[in-house]
Amino acid sequence: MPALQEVMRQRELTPDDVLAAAKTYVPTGKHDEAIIFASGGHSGQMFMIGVPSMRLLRTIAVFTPEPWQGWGYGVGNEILEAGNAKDQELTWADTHHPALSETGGDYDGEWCFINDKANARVAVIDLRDFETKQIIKNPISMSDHGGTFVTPDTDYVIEGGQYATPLGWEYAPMQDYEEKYRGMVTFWKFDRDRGRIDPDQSFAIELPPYWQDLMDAGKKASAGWLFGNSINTEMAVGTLEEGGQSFEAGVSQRDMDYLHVMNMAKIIELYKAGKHEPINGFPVIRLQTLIDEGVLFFVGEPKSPHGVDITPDGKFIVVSGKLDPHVTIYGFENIQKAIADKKFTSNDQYGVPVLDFDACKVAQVEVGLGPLHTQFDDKGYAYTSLFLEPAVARWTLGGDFGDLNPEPDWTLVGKTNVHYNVGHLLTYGGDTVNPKGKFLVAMNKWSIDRFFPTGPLLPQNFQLIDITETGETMPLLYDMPIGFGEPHYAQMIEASKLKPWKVYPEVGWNPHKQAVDPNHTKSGKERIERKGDEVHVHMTVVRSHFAPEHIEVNQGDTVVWHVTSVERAQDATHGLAIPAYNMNLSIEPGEYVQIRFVADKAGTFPFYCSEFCSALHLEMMGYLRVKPAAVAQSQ
Ligand code: K7E
Ligand code: CUA
Repeated sequence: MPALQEVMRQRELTPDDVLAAAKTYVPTGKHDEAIIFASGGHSGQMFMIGVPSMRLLRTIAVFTPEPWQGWGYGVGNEILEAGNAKDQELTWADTHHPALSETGGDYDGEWCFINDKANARVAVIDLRDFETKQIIKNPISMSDHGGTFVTPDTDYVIEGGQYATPLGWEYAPMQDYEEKYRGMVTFWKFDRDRGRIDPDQSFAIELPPYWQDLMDAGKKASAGWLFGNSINTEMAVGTLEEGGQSFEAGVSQRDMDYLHVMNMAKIIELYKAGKHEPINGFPVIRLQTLIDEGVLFFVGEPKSPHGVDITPDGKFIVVSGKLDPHVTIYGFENIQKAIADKKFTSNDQYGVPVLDFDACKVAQVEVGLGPLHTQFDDKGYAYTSLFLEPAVARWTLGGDFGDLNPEPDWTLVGKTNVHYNVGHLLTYGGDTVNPKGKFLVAMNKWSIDRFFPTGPLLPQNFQLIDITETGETMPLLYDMPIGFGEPHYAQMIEASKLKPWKVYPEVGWNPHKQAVDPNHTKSGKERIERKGDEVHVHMTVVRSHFAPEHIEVNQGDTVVWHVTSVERAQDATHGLAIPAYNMNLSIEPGEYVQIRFVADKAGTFPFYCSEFCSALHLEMMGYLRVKPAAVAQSQ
């Protein structure tokens, strides 16, 4: 093709460049085959990204007010408020780990959960309308990290802690660290019918004040168990100010920390049997109970561990130590046998039995420098991110994987260099029982040289890698800058598994209840009603007008504004921007939204539609007139 040759020459593209472009380019009108749900890091949101195009499709507002969606500006305010900590309004989050809901250990495309490390919160997102439905503040912890991860049928959403505090986070001096500070895991019961976490069926367990880190729920062979790792089994308290060690040094002294092995099925039974006590009104199973009941075990894990990932068959647990060039693979059967045979080398200082490392370990693979996280594919390969190299290592799982790997062995196959400081990586379904392979995304923290420099603050870089071929070949296809916070983890699901609504199912739909709201306004029934000092505005919106258009209230009235979109056309979204009252709504086709505010500012406020919805969109407006209290009283 002469034209193609000419463009290649002009743009100095190699045949490999053009091949990579051809693998990722999605022509206009065609859709991506897979969707990434990525943590938004400090943005407090989630991002939906199409694969292989790496096009950003949408931000999902979660923990942070987001004006386009009206989130926190009239929509979802009460959901955000439910996440307040000690009555402090929180307007950001450090999101780390999104978790798509699973059925039988595979993504089912119905729900997504995500944690806020900074404040120990968990959010629930409905994948029919991609809106956040619930935010829960952990009642006993101020810090989380080992979450969110779901059990294979999403019965529970796991939220593991990170930095130990006294449970309930009351004050305690550092001298009391070993006695008063504690770690935790919280088991949030998910009620799929209601689409909400049910706090009344949820509970936590008390753990030693090690810094619990990532967690993964067992699946298939290991279903009913939970695995989590930890750092700071040294219980360093940071003595830099007294001439001692920083946390950095103190926390990484030991060669081994503890993989936490938890018999989750039995732990749930203990909760149901009432073997818990309330802390801050939340049921907590005490550490001593876990020890007495034989449901918590430790195994050594080398060296400053971070990632813990369970193989698709559930038989092996892969742990990466940041300061150890190996991944360590533990066998679930080996662990069970060690427990049954009481192969304990010691107890930790709180009395938790420590299993014999060699009895539990099945292999170690030298993958390279700074291993962090591992994902899997459909060919019997595992992929581990190497923060320090930086690279992604491909290695074979020992076990029966048919023709590809007739003599299964735990062996390094090859590496692909990625850009600086890769953290998590993800493959297609790569943490499920049914990984697909095909694509891998390296989530790199640094992007030096890759994009036009955006001042001293640079974006993150998601690199798309083709993993369809076997062996060493894993070509890099695409760099995607992420310019809004540091995403940590993401999951990739087939687009066909998602069943998003195109418009809300019926006019007057309340997305919070996922049902028609009895307060919605029907066309022709628009009205303004006064009930004492409450003024109820029953409004409809349709291209291109509000009805009613004039709203006059007295200063000090409470305005309850019911807005119903009677649109049925896809994408015919309207906005409602109300100046001075800091309000903006996104009213999607069929949606009902209710806002409530005290009209405490007298004046004339032109409200308008903030979505360019039609040719006469600029004319879609009205006046809110707030009569000064003095004038209103004199009449
Ligand atoms: Cu490794 Cu929060 Cu999962 Cu960052 S965590 S990379
Ligand atoms: Cu409705 Cu613009």
